[in-house]
Amino acid sequence: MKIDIVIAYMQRYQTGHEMDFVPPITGIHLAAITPVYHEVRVVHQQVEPVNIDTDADLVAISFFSGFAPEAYRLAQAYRSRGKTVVAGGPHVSYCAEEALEYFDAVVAGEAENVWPQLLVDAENGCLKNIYHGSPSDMRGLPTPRYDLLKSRYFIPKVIQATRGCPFSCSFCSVPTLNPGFRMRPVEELMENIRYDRFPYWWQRKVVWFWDDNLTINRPYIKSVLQAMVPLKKWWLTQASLDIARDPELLALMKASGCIGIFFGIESFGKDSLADANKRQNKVDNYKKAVDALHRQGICVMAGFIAGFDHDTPETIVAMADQLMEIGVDVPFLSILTPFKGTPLYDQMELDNRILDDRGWEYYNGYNVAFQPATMSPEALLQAHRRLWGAAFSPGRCLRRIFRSAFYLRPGAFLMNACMNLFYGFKQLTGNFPVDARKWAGSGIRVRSAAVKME
Ligand code: B12
Ligand code: SF4
Repeated sequence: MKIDIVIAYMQRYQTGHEMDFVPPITGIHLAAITPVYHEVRVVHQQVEPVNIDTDADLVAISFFSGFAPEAYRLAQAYRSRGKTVVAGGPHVSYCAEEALEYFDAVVAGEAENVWPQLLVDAENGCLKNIYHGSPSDMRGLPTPRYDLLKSRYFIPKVIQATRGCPFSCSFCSVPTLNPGFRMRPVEELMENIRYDRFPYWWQRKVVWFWDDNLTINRPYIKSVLQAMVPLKKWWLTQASLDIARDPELLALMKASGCIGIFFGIESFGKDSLADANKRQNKVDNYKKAVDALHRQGICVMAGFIAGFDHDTPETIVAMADQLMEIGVDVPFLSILTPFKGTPLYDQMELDNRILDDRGWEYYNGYNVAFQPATMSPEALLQAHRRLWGAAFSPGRCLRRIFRSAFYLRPGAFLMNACMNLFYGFKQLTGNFPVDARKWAGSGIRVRSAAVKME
């Protein structure tokens, strides 16, 4: 069969997302686990147009909740052209019944153990509605199909070493989406890390781990990093703040070429951290942890969330200064979102706080889909935009670049400069996160009707 794998996307910035540095791994991984006698294409809607008039026999669409309206629109368009259309991913895993209104079949959960059977059934014209994927043991996974990526990605080598996370933050679906903590055999992983068929040196040099929480199992991560030392790569991932208290791990991270770590710091409010069940984060230790990474020359990227029950507009905007004070190099600023499959969703549903006149486009991380505790939804949206404006003001972006020249290693500095310039430029040109209300008739590329919650 000819198969198109489409990673659906809806614009998250007012004038678009001009480029993307790093591709998702989902599409090229699905392509790699597809039996070789099929012909596969991978299309990333974030950076390229989707061809509805494709000659594919089967279209497989992956999407996050925030992009569901566009995925459903695409599915309808493909089906009206007689295509068989299937879906999977974090949204579908929790909303299979809803998705089946638009798709011929869906995979709920991980695909490794059911995707080959789905393809056989599709060929034989006997697709089931729902394929329940069990957690993969992550053994024998192939190298992602980097060869199918379009050349516009700056850092194409995305890798996954582990799945799962032992923590249980209220807003996160990882514990139910990828239960347990599973690791790929080190030698199989190293084969991917050594893959070097890219045209530019930086593409061969940088490895980006798209893991949930890579450093959880210390013996495992240490053996991976030992094996990476001779390869002289630059690498990045996300991890928990506790790594800052492990000097042996930090030294090994430096020796193996770590240039950046993303921490989910989320909040400076102790009560907000308790709301988030983020028991592993201690506000008093933030600066110490960031400093420990800086001493190894590693760039600290950090996520912050606006909208916990103990947040106020003032505490949200204050994060712009606080994150500077603790030394964060690149901030990522989101609005709390009650995704299905999370304790947060269950609690909000129970308390009747989900705004059910707001469609899935409000679930893109930059909009408000619930009734906040201490303010109106509009006040939360505006507080987030003020935080955004302050944190990415040209002055703060330049300060984060200049000060990091004193402590970041060259690769880390380069990346920090690129990311701050990227966000600073967006801010300077007024390219703020899009307000989901503006989709209707605004002239923005993607338009969609709100799809109501089940
Ligand atoms: C890496 C990652 C990112 C990366 C890359 C994003 C990307 N587009 O891939 C970055 C950092 C950019 C990112 C950003 C965001 N992310 Co993110 N991210 C992840 C993370 C940690 C891993 C995803 C991954 O690559 N896994 C590895 C691949 C191989 O597995 P997979 O995608 O799950 O696919 C498997 C199955 O789902 C299935 N499958 C998936 N699609 C399909 C399609 C078909 C047809 C089939 C058959 C099967 C199938 O098969 C695959 C193999 O088993 C997940 C957590 C998680 N465990 O899922 C969060 C997660 C996906 N992210 C999430 C969110 C909310 C976001 C943001 C909106 C956050 C924000 N506030 O800005 C942004 C959106 C950015 C964007 N432009 O897309 C949520 C999504 C929740 C939801 N219900 O939609 C998750 C689940 C984390 C959470 N908070 O719960 N993210
Ligand atoms: S937010 Fe991070 S630490 Fe918390 S459960 Fe999700 S992956 Fe784990």
